[in-house]
Amino acid sequence: MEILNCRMLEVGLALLCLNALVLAAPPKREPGYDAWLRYDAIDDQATRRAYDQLPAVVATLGESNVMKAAEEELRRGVRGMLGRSLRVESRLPAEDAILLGPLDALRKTFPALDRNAALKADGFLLKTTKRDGHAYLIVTALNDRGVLYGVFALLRRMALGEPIAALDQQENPYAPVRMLDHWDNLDGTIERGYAGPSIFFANDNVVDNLSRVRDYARLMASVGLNACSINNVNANPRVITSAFLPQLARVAEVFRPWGVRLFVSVDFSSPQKIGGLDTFDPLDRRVAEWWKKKADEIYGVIPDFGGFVLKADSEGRLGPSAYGRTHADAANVIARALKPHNGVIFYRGFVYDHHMDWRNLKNDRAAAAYNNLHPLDGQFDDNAALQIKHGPIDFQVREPASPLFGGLEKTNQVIELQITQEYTGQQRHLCYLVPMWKEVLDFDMHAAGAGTPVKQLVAGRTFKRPIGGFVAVANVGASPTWLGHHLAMANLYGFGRLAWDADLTSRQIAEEWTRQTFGQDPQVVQTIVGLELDSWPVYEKYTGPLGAGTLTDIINIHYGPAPESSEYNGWGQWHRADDKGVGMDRTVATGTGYIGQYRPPVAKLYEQLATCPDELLLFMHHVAYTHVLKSGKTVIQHIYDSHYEGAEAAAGFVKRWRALKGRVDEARYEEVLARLEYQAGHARVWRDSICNWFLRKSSIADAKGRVGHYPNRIEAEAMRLTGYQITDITPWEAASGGKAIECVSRDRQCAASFRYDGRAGWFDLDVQYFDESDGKSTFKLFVGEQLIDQWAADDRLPTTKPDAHASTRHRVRGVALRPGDTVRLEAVADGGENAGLDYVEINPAEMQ
Ligand code: GCW
Repeated sequence: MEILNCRMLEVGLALLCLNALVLAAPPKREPGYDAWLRYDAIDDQATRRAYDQLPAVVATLGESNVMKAAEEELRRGVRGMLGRSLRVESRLPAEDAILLGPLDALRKTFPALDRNAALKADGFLLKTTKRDGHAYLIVTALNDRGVLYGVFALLRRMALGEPIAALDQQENPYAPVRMLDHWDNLDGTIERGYAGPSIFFANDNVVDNLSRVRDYARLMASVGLNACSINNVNANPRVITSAFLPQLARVAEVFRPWGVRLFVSVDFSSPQKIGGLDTFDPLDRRVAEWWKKKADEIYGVIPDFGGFVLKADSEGRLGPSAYGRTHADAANVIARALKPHNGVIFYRGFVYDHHMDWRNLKNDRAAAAYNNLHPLDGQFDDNAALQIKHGPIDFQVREPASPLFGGLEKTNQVIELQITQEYTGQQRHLCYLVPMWKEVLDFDMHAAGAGTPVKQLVAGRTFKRPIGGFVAVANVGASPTWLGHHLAMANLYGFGRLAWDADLTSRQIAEEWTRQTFGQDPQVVQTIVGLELDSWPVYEKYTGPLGAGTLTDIINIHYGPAPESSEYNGWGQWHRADDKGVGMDRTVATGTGYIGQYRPPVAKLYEQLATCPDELLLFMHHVAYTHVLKSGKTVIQHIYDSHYEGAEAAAGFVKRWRALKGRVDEARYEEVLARLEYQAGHARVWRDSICNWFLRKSSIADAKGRVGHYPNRIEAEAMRLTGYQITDITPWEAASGGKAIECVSRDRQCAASFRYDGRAGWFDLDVQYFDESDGKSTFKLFVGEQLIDQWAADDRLPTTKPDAHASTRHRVRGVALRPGDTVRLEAVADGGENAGLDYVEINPAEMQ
């Protein structure tokens, strides 16, 4: 394609073009399946020469499947990066070699290794040493899994071009629990999954072909993740029936070589639903006996089974409240069944009432987890851990750290994060979440005086708890890119790296990930790292600034803007915007009292308007729109400005990515570009929706005159229509001017046209249309009689209505217009989709 374009260029330019070709030989096609484990050939000569030191032999001491996986991985990595096949020996060779083995086996020959007694389970040591004139590169650990992690660490060093000549690198994991959860249903659908169907289940069974599960376990192991729960916390009780256990055993078998322990989510009423008892009362002896027998049965089939995850008394799930019992009673009856097998139960802290009276200003969902669980501190068994979402609501774009982290002293806890971007753009918007997680993990809860950040509490370090760590809901799917957006994989990688070392910085993680995933070209690395690091603040700017929550449809889809949806219902995600002001008053003095759940130094920070950080202002306080922020702006002006800045920055993402053309392989370049183009358009939908909604609520105009004024926009309802009909859109703020047009003619063919009367020149035309999931309408754009562009509304956006989730921009670049030209859109509607159109915006063409 490039070549063709060049040939067509004028002779004078040909030389320039040739140069460009030489510089930018396009990298090989990359579907994204290998994620950060690509092991691309190292072409930097100096680095290659340095790696010539690598011995040609690998000797593995130990027979387990994990050790085999470690050895195979090493061979695979070296083959890929250096193009060499390591020779395999099973005993210590009398020549230079890489040695893989547990510490107690290697110590006999290398007594000096004794000094490295600081190793903990899963930790590893990479060490170069000499003996009898031979050079050895030792990868060792207390357990086999640690050796596997050591191999991955060595390969990562090489992929990053770091030296391996004189190694003495010892690492221990930050916490014992490093786990992924999945909300996969047995039928193969995934609750809050945005990347295709389940890799684990289909048609109410475990899938036949587990090769993807194997590759996924390998990805997990490569960043030190050691546990995985594979089914939805809204659990189908069938998952632990005797008939299903052999299927679980198959998954466990595939996980095993990668050191990943299998967990499943259970239904608390299982003793009744599948056990035939007339009760699931946790204090009933028969129920305890049932759980014990069930655990024994599972471990009979899967000896290294990890345990259970339990969502009880939450969002309609049955729990101990059915019998007036406590959460500790519920957790313990299961913990005791698991205990003889070293199993663990993760009891979810996400317990709240979703039928709260919204009229009562003292009600507060944010206070629920603490209120429900803090009084039970000390009553949970030692093999139970509370699994607590990072914020007190539900994975919003900005939340404070859950106060429960700071309140528990005698209970194991793990933090639950979310990789699947439920409220943060569903992998259609770029949103690198590591900086958000780090803000929470680094936040000082003052639980044992100053200097007790969340990460130390959840790791069990502060109060010396036996179990602790990190869980994230991943929800990867059958998409070739695992998460549906190439750049979203930085979140999966980043979670694993943080769980291993919570002190890594967001930038370090982004850089490591980018270089392994996209190669070493400095421009590529700099651009992608920059995009990743900017993405969460930008997403926050156009979806929910000042801590108001993600202003999305909270009832169902959790995607596009729908600020009204959180109000006047029992779900408790209230921002309480009215005609005077906005925000939840959570103060102790006048509000819900939630702030009082924090330790005094933290409570003091949030309670006072003067010290409460602006980014959480509306989470903690209800203020007037005219309240002046620390920046000197009023709240309302900040809301307007922030949305405009965010949308502008999202548009900038497209430009920044386009500069990488030819430097990133064509497939990933085009796929990421399409996502970023979409995001830029949808960021504008967010901007206009939220700004207009607040304008109507507050009646305070945008000081910069932007909101409600779109001089370059031609509303569809103002066009000349053939077959199209004007419709009111609900909610009104989902469409420009509250109205759109839909093609309802019998033959399903419609047209909308208008006369262009502006100046002559080159323009970009933005056609804003509604791409629902219930049809595949097609559009054609004409200027005069000339067909300029055509496209199909064939995305799978999560709605069957013309609303803000469906609203999509198609940009037609570089269109020549003269005054008097007729611009005409012809559409063919399809299925339930009526080829809805919102507007056309005509802007001066962007420089390419
Ligand atoms: O955020 C909510 C999600 C539910 C989810 C629940 C939970 C699996 O919208 O889909 O249920 O959280 O975490 O249990």
